[in-house]
Amino acid sequence: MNAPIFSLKDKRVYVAGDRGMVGSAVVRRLAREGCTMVSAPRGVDLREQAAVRAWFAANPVDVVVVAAAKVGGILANDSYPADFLYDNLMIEANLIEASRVAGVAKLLFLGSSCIYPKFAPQPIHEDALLTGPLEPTNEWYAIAKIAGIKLCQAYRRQHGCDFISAMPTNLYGPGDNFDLQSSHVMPALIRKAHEAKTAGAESITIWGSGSPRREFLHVDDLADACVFLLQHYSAEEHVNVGFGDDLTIADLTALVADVVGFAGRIEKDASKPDGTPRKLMDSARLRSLGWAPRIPLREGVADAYAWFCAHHANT
Ligand code: GFB
Repeated sequence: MNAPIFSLKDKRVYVAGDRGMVGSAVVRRLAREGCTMVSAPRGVDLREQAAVRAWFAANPVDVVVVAAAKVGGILANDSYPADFLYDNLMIEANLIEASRVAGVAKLLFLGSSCIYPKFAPQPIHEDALLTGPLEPTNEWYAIAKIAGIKLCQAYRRQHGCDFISAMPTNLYGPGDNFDLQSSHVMPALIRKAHEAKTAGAESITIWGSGSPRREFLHVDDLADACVFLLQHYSAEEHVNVGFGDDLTIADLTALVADVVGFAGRIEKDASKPDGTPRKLMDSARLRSLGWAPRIPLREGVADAYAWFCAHHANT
């Protein structure tokens, strides 16, 4: 593992989006780094440039993690293109520019594996960016996140800002969104299997064919990768943060059903989109720096299910 090039000790750190699944995991992981956490009140709308500038002017910070975003699963992305494009463009542009003005020493921007072309060669290397058409169901979110990568690169070139970008694969874990219309597949399957088991239902229905493949990373692994990148990485190129292997949605459903204890049938709703057939990332750039994930999929699913039961099962 390379020696750290940036210390978080005694730094004032602002994790934008610290109430969400990713942001709260990063805050939990930073607790071990001897830094001071700074949080913006709910009233600060990160889409409002003046509000963001005023907050930064009143709250000096040394490090910013951009984990704030308008996020959602395939149906939400496909249903609200304007929200996914506009909200994410405004949030990232306001945070990145305000961080420059404030002289923030280090910024980590978080995107997503959906930035890559729909049919990118697998596993997807960082160089595949902008080499082909995007997946239509989430091109809006993808364009916003690609713009965020470009903003960080432009600010590094023109202003010398140490702003870096990381592209996580599909994430899951504590604090996830379990709403069946807007969520990602992992929390949706956990909730569907749990509610079917509890109700004694004979089947659950998954969206699409079940054939697409997805790579999944527990959000605590992502948070650890974020801290590692803040401490060890300073360059223009974005960095993939993947788990290293993937599985079909059908196999994931069987795994989730087994962890939850649901033994019924799996039905498929062909009217729902499959989206990208596969988006397994090549994370060799990050591995070569000395980081690797630690939470196996089955253990991670059990952890996410335990959190769901403790926080949502009775809603
Ligand atoms: O997780 P998901 O919504 O988003 O869908 P993506 C992954 C796959 O799971 C798709 C299938 O093929 C879905 O059709 N699926 C099966 C389900 N059952 C369900 C279900 O009940 N709910 C959901 N949501 N999916 C997202 C992007 O794409 O990936 C986001 O839209 C972001 O912008 C995220 O990039 C990481 O993986 O297809």
